[in-house]
Amino acid sequence: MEAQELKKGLKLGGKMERVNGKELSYTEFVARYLAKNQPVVVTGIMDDWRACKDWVDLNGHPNLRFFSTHFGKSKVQIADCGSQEFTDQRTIEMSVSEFIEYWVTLNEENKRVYHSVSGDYSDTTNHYDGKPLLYLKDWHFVKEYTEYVAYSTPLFFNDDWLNLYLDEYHMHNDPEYQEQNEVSCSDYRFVYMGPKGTWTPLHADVFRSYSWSANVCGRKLWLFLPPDQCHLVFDRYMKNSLYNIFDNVNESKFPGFKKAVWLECTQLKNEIIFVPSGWYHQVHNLEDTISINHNWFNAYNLDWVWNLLVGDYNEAKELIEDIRDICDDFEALCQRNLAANTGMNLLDFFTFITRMTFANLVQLCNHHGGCEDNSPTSCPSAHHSVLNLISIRRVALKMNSTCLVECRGSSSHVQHILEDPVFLELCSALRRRYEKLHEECHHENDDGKSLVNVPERLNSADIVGSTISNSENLISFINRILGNFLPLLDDSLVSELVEENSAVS
Ligand SMILES: O=C(O)CCC(=O)C(=O)O
Repeated sequence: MEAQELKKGLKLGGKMERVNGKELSYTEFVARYLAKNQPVVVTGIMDDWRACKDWVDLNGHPNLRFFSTHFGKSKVQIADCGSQEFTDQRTIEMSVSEFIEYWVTLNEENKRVYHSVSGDYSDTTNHYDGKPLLYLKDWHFVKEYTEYVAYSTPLFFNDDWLNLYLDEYHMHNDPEYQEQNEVSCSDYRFVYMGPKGTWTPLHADVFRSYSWSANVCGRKLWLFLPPDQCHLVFDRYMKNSLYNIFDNVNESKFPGFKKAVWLECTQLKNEIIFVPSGWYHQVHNLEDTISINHNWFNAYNLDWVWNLLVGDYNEAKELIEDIRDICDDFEALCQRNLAANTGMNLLDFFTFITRMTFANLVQLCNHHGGCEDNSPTSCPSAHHSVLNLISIRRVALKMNSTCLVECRGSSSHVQHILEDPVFLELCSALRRRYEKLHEECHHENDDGKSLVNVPERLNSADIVGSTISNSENLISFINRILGNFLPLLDDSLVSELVEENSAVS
């Protein structure tokens, strides 16, 4: 179906903003889109990607043979766009070669059928009657092909705590779960590719993360619904959201649907869409398309992740409420089910924010003394880390007030973590990213691993001697860090803290 036909019957309100990425600074991107949770199309920053050369043929179509020759053996998940399984499309596993074979045959068949009907090759409508329409999704390409650098993550999307963390740790540590989900939860950096007509049903992203999606070739039609209208695509019990907005929607089942006002965008080759947290969207490939797509979160949308987890936790609990009395450990079962459905549970999230707190503390300490005026927050990276700590504290306060996280069996001793080589890798990776983001050079002889100097720099052994076992501990730990650095914080950070504290009290 063509774009015009697809959109018939939908209320459309406005067009997506487009900006030239070469003329946009990181600070502007944060202020205009990230912090405001607004979508945008960024142009002009994919020119030198290897993917844009190797993966596209001279006519601008996917270079399918390149994929079977170089990556043919990979096992990937293929969605059958014509079938629905629960809230998503049914998937099957195939090798990339098998998928490419299917795609080449489909294109040849279309050309043959169309040629015999009209002799017009320019119409590329897919005549796939009766044949399945298959879409390769969620291919963990970066994890699988570490040597082949297809692209570099644009600066705007580089403050990515999710993939940074997953490069060092598992999000959930149950061995049984890990075995089943080894690949699917290893990271959130994907390649998508599929023929014209393939599509993704209406959804909001995993963990309510942000995503960015870059078109290497082809065009995509996106329809977005802002978070304040999302209730309109839910059924009357607010349980399930609509699957396909272009179906004949049953008004008594989805009474709000007609009122929804959609933001549409046709994304072209070499354009990147920034998808904010909690925006529902449905996506259609208007041509044969390849795209690269990451999910990510950071200080600006951390509370979206927490809110989702709390909602999913309550749902998980409600579902098994009737077996509470016969369960040995009801709470553990809730947490297991939450991790299985959502990809992490409350304890995983708590462990994640605790480690990110420590990593930001290290970042601050590494800057302390390394800056000209001895004020760490005159360095943009350190300033960034203070903002991160403020955001983590805000979420920890929410946790504390919902009384949900009593982290049984898990406590983090600061000194032990600071000596853990895996944690030191996380710190190095964070530091490298922030240096790039803020175009900073290295300080002194820091190698990102020399963290023995954290107590010295903090001048406060009680911080390093702390043990964090629940949100209350974490809050007071962050308070002590911020207190320690308070005399060195610049005015904007001090007023941020004051504002934050008055909102809390
Ligand atoms: O490209 C697609 O088919 C879906 C992409 C998507 O939903 C996303 O990036 O969030």
